[in-house]
Amino acid sequence: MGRPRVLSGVQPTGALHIGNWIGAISSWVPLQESHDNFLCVVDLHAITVPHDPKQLSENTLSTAAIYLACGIDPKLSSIFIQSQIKAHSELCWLLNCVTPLNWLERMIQFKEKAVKQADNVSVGLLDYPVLMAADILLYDADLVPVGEDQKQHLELARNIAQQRINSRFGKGQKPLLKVPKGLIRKEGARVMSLTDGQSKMSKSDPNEGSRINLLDPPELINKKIKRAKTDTHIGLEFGNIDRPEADNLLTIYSVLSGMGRDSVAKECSEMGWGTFKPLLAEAAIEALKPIQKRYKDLINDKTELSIVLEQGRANAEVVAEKTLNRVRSALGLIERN
Ligand code: AQP
Repeated sequence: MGRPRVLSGVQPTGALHIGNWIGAISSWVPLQESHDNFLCVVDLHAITVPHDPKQLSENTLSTAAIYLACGIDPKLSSIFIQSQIKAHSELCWLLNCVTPLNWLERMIQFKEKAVKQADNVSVGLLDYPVLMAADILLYDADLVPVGEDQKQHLELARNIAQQRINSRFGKGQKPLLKVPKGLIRKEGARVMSLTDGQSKMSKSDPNEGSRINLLDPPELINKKIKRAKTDTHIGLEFGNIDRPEADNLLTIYSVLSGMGRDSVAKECSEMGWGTFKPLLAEAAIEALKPIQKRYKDLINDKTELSIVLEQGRANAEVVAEKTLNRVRSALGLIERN
């Protein structure tokens, strides 16, 4: 038996922020020691909302470089571009045909994003979670590390595998598709916006000041944190629902400084915002420094990146094709000679 598998990804919809890193990418790194990691840049997801083609290509390579810069080791993990493996689209179609429409219509992310696009909502946006199910199920993933916002999509993937494929088309002891488990970290699973402690930090938020991007230079980090929304209380605390900004900024500080909640709660219990903000800025700048340095090298000369992506594609394709053929055959589709 091989090692258990991990599947995860980020959509190249813009500059990656500390929410993407804390909520997802940072969990991938320790899993490399014990699991086979399949980490994709999910570019087919990125085109479910209006996009600029040139920007998409740049973001796709930049996202892959960020995986490496954050500590993903291509000897231990396969990094690849989703659209380069056709099995993702084909399995998505097969799963589409067994997924009830009303399962998709109740997805929170669809409802939130659809509102923003008024009468320009694509079928792709509605279908996003089925494509995500295909991404996960193709690799027989045991674990899917994601941020809190993807929990509902993950549950959908589990239901499609279990209720719509395995129970209808599976025969014998071994399930046709592996039903994956989510891995959602306890702290930092939902990093909130710097300008509104009640909204998720997001790449697509039109307000640049709402997030700290992984590639932001120190002076910009300082500026964004200086302008971050606060409240009028002295003494900072976790977990007060009337103080979402305090909870969010302390959580970010606790994770980025590596100090943990208890020490941070103690250190900041009598602190004012004027003292806290420079500490937070310093912690963010220090945490991002090594990532930014490694990223610069990878993006200035893309030779290493191309080799990693080609190797990752080759590894992933073998696994994906095997699963796809298993499902095709169970559904009664005739193989080519
Ligand atoms: N604010 C967040 N806090 C913790 N985790 C987060 N993730 C996203 N935002 C936060 C996690 O990052 C991974 C990649 O996310 P994605 O790019 O696939 O899509 P998303 O969840 O829709 O992220 P964004 O940044 O909000 O992108 P846009 O604005 O394009 O929709 C996922 O594991 C996600 O949970």
